[in-house]
Amino acid sequence: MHTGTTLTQFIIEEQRHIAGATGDFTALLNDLATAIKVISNAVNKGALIGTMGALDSQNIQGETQKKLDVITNEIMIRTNEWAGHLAGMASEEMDEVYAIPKQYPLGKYLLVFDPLDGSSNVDINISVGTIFSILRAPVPNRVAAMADFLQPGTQQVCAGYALYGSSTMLVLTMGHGVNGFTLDREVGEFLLTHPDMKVPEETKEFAINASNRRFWEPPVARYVEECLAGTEGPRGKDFNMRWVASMVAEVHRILTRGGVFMYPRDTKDPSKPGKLRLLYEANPMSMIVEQAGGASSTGHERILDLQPEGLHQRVPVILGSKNEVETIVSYHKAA
Ligand code: P6P
Repeated sequence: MHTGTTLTQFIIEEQRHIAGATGDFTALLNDLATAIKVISNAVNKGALIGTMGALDSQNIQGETQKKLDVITNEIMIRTNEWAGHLAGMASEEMDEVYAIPKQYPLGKYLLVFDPLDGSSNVDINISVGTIFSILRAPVPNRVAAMADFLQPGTQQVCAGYALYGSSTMLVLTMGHGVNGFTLDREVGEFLLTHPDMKVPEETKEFAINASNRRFWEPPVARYVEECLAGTEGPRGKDFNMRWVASMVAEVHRILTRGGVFMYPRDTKDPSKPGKLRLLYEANPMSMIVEQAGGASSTGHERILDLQPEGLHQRVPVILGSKNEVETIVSYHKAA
């Protein structure tokens, strides 16, 4: 019986298009897939193995860490540090760059990740995810410095996420479209189930944390008010609103049926230009959405063009169906 296209088969076939490919990248993606399977198991077992609940610690974001934040970060580090594909790693859960231990060889890639995005949902059994981005190390086989990670999103060689939902999915792009794989736990393999994913250009669904409404800037307030006005308003159609508080779940919904996701700049904390982090949330998700025919902007600039200034830099994020993002950007330009 044919099992369908496995992730390994897909990556090797992709590798054939890359001149000079050595198999390093393929092996790195396979290690990433292993980490995601282990994380899926830890998330799925949850209370059965005591991984629920919060710790007393906070990460550099000032966010209380869940046990699973730390556990999943460890899984990503231990599964990817040893094979000689990486010159360094960076994570939402680590203040500084992670140096590959001396006993392991160094490689030519950098791995940046949010090991458990949406972790505030994990205790209430709502979907969470892992977001990752792969960059080329400016100097391969040398311990990466923090500055090596500060590359615009256009430099990513791969971006992807795992969604730990009703099924565990791995969605990724290597710059030639977006493909989704579903974990078959009995076989232990990711199988290609969502080839060539595309974001519908039109939508009737928007996602924003409406509790921040009084802090929004006028262009965002205008867009949301017009959606809420429905058929009686300028849009001439009714909209649905969603907010899962898990970016991976929101982006997956948008890839599947369209929509627009907004975590805009707001005046709630003027010191923060947005909530989401550029290197390991906004950039990988922007590459995925653009590769699927959508768009991603700060409201003023294309996110993938931004020159990062810090490992944990925050940015405003407006991404999804192209026509909606372009409308919101036009409102920012008119403001
Ligand atoms: P709020 C999760 O903490 C996250 O980084 C994204 O996954 C999610 O979209 C957003 O923050 C939720 O933020 O303010 O609604 O809790």
